[in-house]
This record gives sequence, structure tokens and C-alpha cells, in this order.
Amino acid sequence: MISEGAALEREVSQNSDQAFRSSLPRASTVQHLEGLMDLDDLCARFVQAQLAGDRREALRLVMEEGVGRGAPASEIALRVLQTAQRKIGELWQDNRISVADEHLATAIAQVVLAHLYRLSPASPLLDKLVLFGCVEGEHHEFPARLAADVLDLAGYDVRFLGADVPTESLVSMIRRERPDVVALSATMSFNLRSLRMTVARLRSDFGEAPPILVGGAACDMLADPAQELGADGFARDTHDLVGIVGRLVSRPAPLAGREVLGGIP
Ligand code: B12
Repeated sequence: MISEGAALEREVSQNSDQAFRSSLPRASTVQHLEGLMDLDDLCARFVQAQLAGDRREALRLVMEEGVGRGAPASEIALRVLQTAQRKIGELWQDNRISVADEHLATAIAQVVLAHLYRLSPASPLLDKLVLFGCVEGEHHEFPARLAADVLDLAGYDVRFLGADVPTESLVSMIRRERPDVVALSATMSFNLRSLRMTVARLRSDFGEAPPILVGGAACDMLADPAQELGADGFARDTHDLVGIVGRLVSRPAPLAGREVLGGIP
């Protein structure tokens, strides 16, 4: 921000340990915990670079001090980029930074995520197609992209559709591409209705196939997101994502669904 500039950057740095560590997962070993603590510090400095609008420094931090020192790209995506974006959200909510500052920070996170994707080891292709996008009205593309990249690197052929995908257009693409899974993202709670309606529309047009996966912060508010939204699966974060999609693509396709898809000219 740069409205309060250096003072805020200092504060972010001082408060970072406590604030960031509170969102970290349980560590199973001391070694693992040490690794995560390093990433805490990296995250704090990454946020400072975002706030300063310093893209080069943000990239350097992640590439040299993260990847360069052996941290897996997938861990960096979660423990640095995801956590940093949430911190940016808190500062924005508290009116400590402006919308322009948030846009600047997010643009930096996007560039870094693209570099991480390029550097990450990818599993062999599985010959399974996933259409992954945000439901109509949903503008938070970054969370969906982060999750989509994880599936892509796990070997899925992921077509990432980005933000605010018109339902009609999604339906047309499903007819054309015949994906093995459709993954839908919603961050804002006001988009739960859009998510519910999209799932219902896909069911009405395609029956039980392809299976539908839902996710995003909006779903976290529901007790049983998949069941309440009429979907086949839900993943809260990228840790469970690959396993859940693996189960969805390996389950036998219901006859009715096959017929519906098979009937597409
Ligand atoms: C960047 C940002 C924006 C950008 C998004 C740009 C982009 N290209 O993505 C823009 C400017 C568009 C934006 C707009 C708005 N935003 Co905003 N935004 C954010 C911010 C700061 C970061 C988002 C992010 O990158 N998060 C990090 C990701 C990686 O974490 P995640 O969301 O948990 O995602 C993980 C999981 O959910 C999961 N996942 C996600 N999708 C999927 C899909 C599937 C299928 C699966 C399985 C898993 C999965 O995997 C992800 C990776 O692990 C958040 C803060 C926050 N806490 O997230 C606010 C935030 C979400 N925004 C907020 C608000 C209020 C808005 C606006 C209403 C502001 C306004 N007045 O216009 C609009 C709404 C726009 C809309 N209609 O969608 C609030 C929401 C509060 C609430 N809960 O209601 C937040 C929390 C900020 C805040 N603290 O106030 N925003």
C-alpha cells in the first residue's frame, strides 16, 4: 500500500509468524515443522514484496529461497501463495490497503504461480480430461487456478476456463469435449446459488456423467457441500483433491449418464 507504506510492511513482517502459522496444517514430524516454519518466513517476505509492488523480488524469493532451497513447488503454492493471498484479503477487508493494492498483489501472485507450474515435476498423462472453471458470476479465478494446476501436474488433461464462465457456454463445451470430470469453483457465498443452479443444469442435460466436483471458499460454509449442491465430490483444499478426482474418474459410469453423453451428436 502503499498508502501507509513502510510502516505496514514492517508490521506485516512482525505479525507474520503468529498470523500465518495459525493457518498452517498440523505437522507430523519435527523435520516437517521446520520446513513449514521456513515457509512462514518466506511468506511474510513475499507479502512485503507484494505490498511494495516488487514483482522481481517476489519471484526471486520464491525461486531462489523456496524452490532453490528444495521446497516443493506444491508446498510453496499453498504455504506461500495461498497464505499470502489470504493475508492480502485481511488487509483489504480492514481498509489497510486499496483495491488497486490488492489487484497489484494478485497480479504478482499469478505470475509466480505460472512460474511454479513451469518448474513443477508433472506426472505422466492419465488420458482423463477435466474442465475446470468458476461458475457464472464468480470472479475469483486465482483459487481455481491454483487447484487446477495441482490436478494438471498430477497428470490430468485440465482445460482451465477461468473466471465467470457462462453456464450456456460451459454446457456447449461439455458437449464438445466430453470431459471425464467437471470441476466448479465458487468463492463468494452469494455465488452458491449460481453453483447450485449450474450443477442442476448439468444434471438435467447430462445426467450422472460426467461427475461434478465442487470447491472454493463458498463451499466451506456448507456442512456437506457435495450432497447439498447435488455434486459428486468436494475438496476443501488441494491436499485431498487428487485422491477425490481419482475416485471420481475410476467409478463406473452410470448407464443413464452414458446414454445421455453417447447421444450427443
Ligand atoms: C484477489 C481477491 C479478489 C480478486 C480476484 C482476482 C482473481 N484473479 O482471482 C477480485 C478483485 C476479482 C475480487 C473481487 C471480490 N472480492 Co475478493 N478476494 C480476493 C482475495 C484477496 C484473494 C483470493 C485468493 O487468491 N485466495 C487464495 C486462494 C488460493 O485460497 P482459497 O480461496 O481458499 O482457494 C483454495 C480452496 O478454496 C480450493 N478451491 C478453490 N476453488 C476450487 C474448486 C474446486 C473444484 C476444488 C475441488 C477446490 C477449490 O483450492 C484453492 C487452493 O487451495 C480474497 C481473500 C481470501 N481470503 O481468499 C478476497 C475475498 C474472497 N474477496 C472478498 C470480497 C468481499 C470480494 C468482492 C465482493 C469485493 C467487491 N466489493 O466487489 C468481489 C466479488 C467478486 C465476485 N463477484 O466474485 C472477501 C469475501 C468475504 C466473504 N466471505 O464474503 C474476501 C475474503 C476478502 C475479505 N477478507 O474481505 N477479490
